[in-house]
Amino acid sequence: MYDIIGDIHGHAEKLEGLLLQMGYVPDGCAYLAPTGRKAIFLGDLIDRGPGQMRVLEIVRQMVDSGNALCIMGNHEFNAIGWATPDPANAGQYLRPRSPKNLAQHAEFLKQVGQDSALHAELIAWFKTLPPFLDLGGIRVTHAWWDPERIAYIESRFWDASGQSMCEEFLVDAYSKHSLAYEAMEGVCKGLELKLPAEGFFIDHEGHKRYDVRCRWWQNDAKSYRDYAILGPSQSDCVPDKALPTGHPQPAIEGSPIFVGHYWLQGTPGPLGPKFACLDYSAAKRGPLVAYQWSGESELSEANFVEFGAAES
Ligand SMILES: [Mn+2]
Repeated sequence: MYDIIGDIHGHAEKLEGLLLQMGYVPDGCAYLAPTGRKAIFLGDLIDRGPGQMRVLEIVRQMVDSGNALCIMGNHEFNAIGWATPDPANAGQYLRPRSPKNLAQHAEFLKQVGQDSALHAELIAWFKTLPPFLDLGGIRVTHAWWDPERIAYIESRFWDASGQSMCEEFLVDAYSKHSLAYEAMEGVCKGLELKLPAEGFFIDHEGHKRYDVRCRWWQNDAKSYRDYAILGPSQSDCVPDKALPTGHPQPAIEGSPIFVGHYWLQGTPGPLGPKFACLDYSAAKRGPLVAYQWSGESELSEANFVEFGAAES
């Protein structure tokens, strides 16, 4: 039985509060799960918040002691690329050290100490995190459970030891438009669609964008506008045109799927009978959210718990 926990982004105080609220017991530096239960972390442990090293200490110890499982989020994947020299371009890294990429990662680098021994140790640990898990009764991934991309990653992700990300796959995953790149982008960052020819919107930073993040789980979406994940002021820019072939995708069947990643707001609850996103913007003023799963094949709002929303 699992307690599935959304994106923490360095908010150790929200993590510890949520674990205590769910009956986890302090044990040395970390926590023990209640009998018969285990925590699952959905990735994006790092970047943004003030307690990133404490979050990693807790999660690593819980994984090592068998009290938790953890998957890779886009922020851990990005951290690996930031720290890995590009074998094809001397002096460059797989993830370009651009001002934009630095801004997103600077708080982590400050807290860990760039190029410190701890930094190297954490990057090695991030490489041990699977991008998805199928646990029989539930499935978890950071952003998009796409069976084709999942199968591709499964066939190439692990090195010969089976314990760490294969270096060749990692390099391929940073080569734009390779199958490995498309698979990791999709699974860790979600489905994005190019808008029809005339379509674009202006994002929060004032940039013109032609691709839009989509609600891949919403199988009754009719148009780009229904499918796009955008604020009300932006969605007017998205055309009310029929979606391309292959979208929307069929309804989720089989075991329930949990993701993080989408910065939801409002009251936590399922987005479909077999689908939940557990990211309710803990990185900003939102709570850290978990789902307490006990074997059900259809999800219930009653099993969501939250901790740490800012007072309004
Ligand atoms: Mn994310």
